[in-house]
Amino acid sequence: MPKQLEAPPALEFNRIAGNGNAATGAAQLPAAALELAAAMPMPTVTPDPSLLDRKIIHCDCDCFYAAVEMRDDPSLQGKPLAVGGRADRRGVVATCNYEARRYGVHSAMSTAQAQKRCPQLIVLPPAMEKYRIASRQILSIYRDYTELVEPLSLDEAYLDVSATPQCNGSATLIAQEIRRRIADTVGITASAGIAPNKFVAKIASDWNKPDGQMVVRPHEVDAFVAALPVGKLHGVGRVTAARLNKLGAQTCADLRGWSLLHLQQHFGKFGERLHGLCRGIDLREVCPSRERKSVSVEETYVTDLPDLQACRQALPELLVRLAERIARAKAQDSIGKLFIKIRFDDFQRTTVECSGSVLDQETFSQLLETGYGRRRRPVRLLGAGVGVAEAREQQQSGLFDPQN
Ligand code: TTP
Ligand code: MG
Ligand code: MG
Repeated sequence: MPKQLEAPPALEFNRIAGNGNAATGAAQLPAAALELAAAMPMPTVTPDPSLLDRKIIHCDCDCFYAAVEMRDDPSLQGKPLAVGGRADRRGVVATCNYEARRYGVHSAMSTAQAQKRCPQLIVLPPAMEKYRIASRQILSIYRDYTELVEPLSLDEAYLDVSATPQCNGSATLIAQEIRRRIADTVGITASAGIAPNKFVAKIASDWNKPDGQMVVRPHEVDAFVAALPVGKLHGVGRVTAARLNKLGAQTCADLRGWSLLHLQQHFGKFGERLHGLCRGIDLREVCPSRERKSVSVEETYVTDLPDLQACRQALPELLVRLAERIARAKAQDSIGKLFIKIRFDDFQRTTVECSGSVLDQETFSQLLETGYGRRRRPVRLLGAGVGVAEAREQQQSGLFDPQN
C-alpha cells in the first residue's frame, strides 16, 4: 500500500519534525497541537522523509527481443542480429544485439538503413508471444521480493524493495540475486540501477549495461545528478532539452542556478518538477496499480498514405483487426481509453488518445483527424489501440487515490 496512506496529512508535520514513526509521534503530541499543525499554512510542501530514503531498483533486460532469439538459437550469438520488420516492406528495427550496435544499428532505424550500415546483419521477425512469456517469468521473479513492482514495458520494471527482508535488506544484493535468477531461469541478461528514487534508478540501470548494475547511494545522489545533462531528466524530451540548452543550461548543476520562479516562468507547472529533479528529488512512488495493458494493431504501408482521406479509408480495416485482438485478449469490458498512433514520412510520431469504453469508428476518426492535423504530411504507419485496465488494478481501485 502506498506509504502516504498510512498517516493522515496532519501527522506529516510531526514526522517532518523528526519524530520518526508517525503513529508513535501522534500519541506523544496533545490533540490541540495536532490541530494547530493541521491548520498552519504550509508555504511549500515538505516531502515525506520516507519518500526521500527508499530503495528503488530499476531493472531492464539487455537487447531484450534479440536476447530471447539468441537464447533460442545459440548459433546467432556473436553475430550482429536485429529483430524487426523486413527492409523490402519498409520495416524498422525493434532492437538489435550489442554486436550490431557497434555498426551504428539501433532501435527505430529503418531495416534498410541498418543493413546498409551492417551488410551481414541477420534480421529476424519479432516473435511477441515468446517475449511475453519471458516477461511474465521475469515479473514473477520480481514479485518474490516485493509486491511493489511497476512494469513499464515487457522488459523493464521498477521495484520498491525498501521493506524487503531478503539479502539482509540490501538492495544491491537483491538486484544481484534477481539478475542471476533471470539469467538462470529465463536465459537472458538484465541490468539494474539502484537508487533512492525512480528517475535516478532508471538512469543508473543504463550505466553498466549490458549485464551490469550501478548503485547510487542517498549521499551520492546530489553529485550524480549535478553532472547529468538536462536531457536525462524524467519528462525532458529532445525539444525541452534543446530549449534548456539554448537558455544556457547544459547540466543539472547549471539548472540549479535557476530560481523556482524563473523555471515556472519558462516551463509552467513542469518548472516546479524540473526544480526538484535537477536536485535529485523525485517523489513518485512505485505504483503497481499503474500497470496498464494496451491492445493495439498497426500497419506500415508499402506506399505512404498521401492524405487524411486515405488514412480514413485505411481505418476500418485496422479497427476490424483491433476488435479481433481485443476479443482474443478478452478485454472488451475493461477498455478505458482509445488511441491512434501515426508515423509520418519524416519518421515523426504522434499519438492521440481519449477516454472511452467502446470501439467507435467515429471517435477513432476524430482522433485520426487531430493527429494528422499536427503535421499534415504523408503517413507511413497507422496504429489504433485501446488502453485496458488490468483485472488486478480493477480489484484494487478504491485503495488508491484517483490520480493513480
Ligand atoms: P529497450 O529496453 O529500450 O531496449 P533493449 O532491451 O532492446 O536494449 P537495451 O539493452 O538497451 O535495454 O526496449 C525493450 C524492447 O522493446 C526491445 O528489445 C524491443 C522493443 N522496442 C521496440 O520495439 N521499439 C523501440 O523503438 C524500442 C526502443 C524498443
Ligand atoms: Mg532493455
Ligand atoms: Mg526497456
